[in-house]
Amino acid sequence: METKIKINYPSSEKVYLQGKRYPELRVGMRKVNLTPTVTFKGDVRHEEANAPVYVYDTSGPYSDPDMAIDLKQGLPKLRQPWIDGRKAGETQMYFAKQGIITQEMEYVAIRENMNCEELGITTHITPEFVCKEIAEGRAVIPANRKHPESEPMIIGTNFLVKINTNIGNSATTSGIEEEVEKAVWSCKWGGDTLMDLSTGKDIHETREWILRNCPVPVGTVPMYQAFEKVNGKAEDLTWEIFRDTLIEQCEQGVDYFTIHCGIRLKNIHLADTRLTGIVSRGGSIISKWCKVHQKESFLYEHFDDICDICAQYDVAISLGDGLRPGSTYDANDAAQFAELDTMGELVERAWAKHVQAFIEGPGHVPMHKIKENMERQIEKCHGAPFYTLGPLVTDIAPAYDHITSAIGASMIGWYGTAMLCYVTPKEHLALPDKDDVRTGVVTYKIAAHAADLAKGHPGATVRDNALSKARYDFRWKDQFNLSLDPERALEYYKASNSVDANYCTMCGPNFCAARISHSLKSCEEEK
Ligand code: IRN
Ligand code: FE2
Repeated sequence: METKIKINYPSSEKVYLQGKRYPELRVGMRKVNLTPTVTFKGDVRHEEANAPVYVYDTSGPYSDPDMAIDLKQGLPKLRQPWIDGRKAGETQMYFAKQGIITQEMEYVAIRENMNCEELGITTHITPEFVCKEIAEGRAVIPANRKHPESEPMIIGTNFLVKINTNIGNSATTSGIEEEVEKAVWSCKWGGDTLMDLSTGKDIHETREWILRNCPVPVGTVPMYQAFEKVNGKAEDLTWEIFRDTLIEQCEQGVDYFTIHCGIRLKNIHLADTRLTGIVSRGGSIISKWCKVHQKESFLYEHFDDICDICAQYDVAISLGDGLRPGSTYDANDAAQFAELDTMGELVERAWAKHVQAFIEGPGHVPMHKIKENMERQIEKCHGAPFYTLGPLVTDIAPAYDHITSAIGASMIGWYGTAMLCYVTPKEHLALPDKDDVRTGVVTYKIAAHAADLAKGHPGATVRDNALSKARYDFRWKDQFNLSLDPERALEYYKASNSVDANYCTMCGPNFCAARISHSLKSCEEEK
């Protein structure tokens, strides 16, 4: 395995902002340096500096030139000193309810604002606000005490919209090396959290490598490993096997678990009349168990025990949507909404034990039915963060489902969804490879950022405006360096242009509107 990995971004510096309450905090950010705007008055050249732009940085120590990361040793344990003083059961929510601001809370407040303060942009996001949002269940910082390598990150409707990347091997493809590489790759392109959905061999070892080398929170679906332990026979699952799997994964440092506790025996039949039945892996496994045994699921029955385990480590629960619609035809049906009602009941039980929780959502939903999803979720689940898979707004574009789903993701993000689970071009077709991960992450950064702009997140427009100015000034490199995928933008540009031209081959020199517009201005000035 290649043991040293570095992440580089063009014209960027890794900078750290310091904490005030906790001066030892160093919050990593990417500072994109820009070239000056050059204008001519006659033959006289004028240069006007362009301020650097700070961007949210998920790449962790990999982009710090002063740190050499050896995958065999893992990342530095950033949070260890903060965790050392805490006792089991003292979750972020436990502290928040008492008004205690933790290091993680100040960290995310600084991170969310980037350099707003320096720019004079007013912001509602203070450590106190973070604390209040967590106390009231509207936001979550997934941060297992056993994953000190991860940089704190917040999921909530009043914060930047986050995106999750799913990776992991299956029984037929991919190995550990490839999965670790994908994990770091996801962080490079902007993935805020990473779910290891491995179902193949070496599940435990793959996860260990990922966790020790991952600077963002890691989630799993523990049912997948439990299901492996019973050789894929759903009816052989037991609460004990599931519980042991949970503890095993808590000990390793998983930050949040997708658990499909919302499926009730009495509701499973609601999926019978669907066009596409149950499309959730976890949901179908537990439904099978319930049907075979004609019993309420052990996930539902033991929900309080699950919470007790999670509280010990501060693992967050992501209530899995086992009955999400798998086609636009099935969207917003009785099965989906019955599960949502159960989730609303469960999330309050989690909070009673100071366990941080959020709610998973669909799936496939046509545009006119998206709003109802968000409104109903807020109402039934008491403002807990919503985390959706897309949704895909049409079913007819396999190979383009990163796009069908990003349309729905942008909309639902704007309505208030806190985190978007990415979908790659390989959805419904195959296990995504590295290039699919990149396409999926960048596509979802677009959806998330579009929602941030629409919601008016403090400072969200800074990057757009800087990029647009660079575009209008023909500062090509600056334009690319500010973009979500500088490498691809440059590659496309270079393929048919000479660098530094003040037009591109899309319109040619005479039809470039920006060029003509510039000449209008100089006409004015000459008058
Ligand atoms: C997100 C929202 N709804 C579902 N998800 C993701 O789907 C979830 O976080 C996890 O990554 C995956 C679980 O899939 P199944 O087991 O529900 O198919
Ligand atoms: Fe689907």
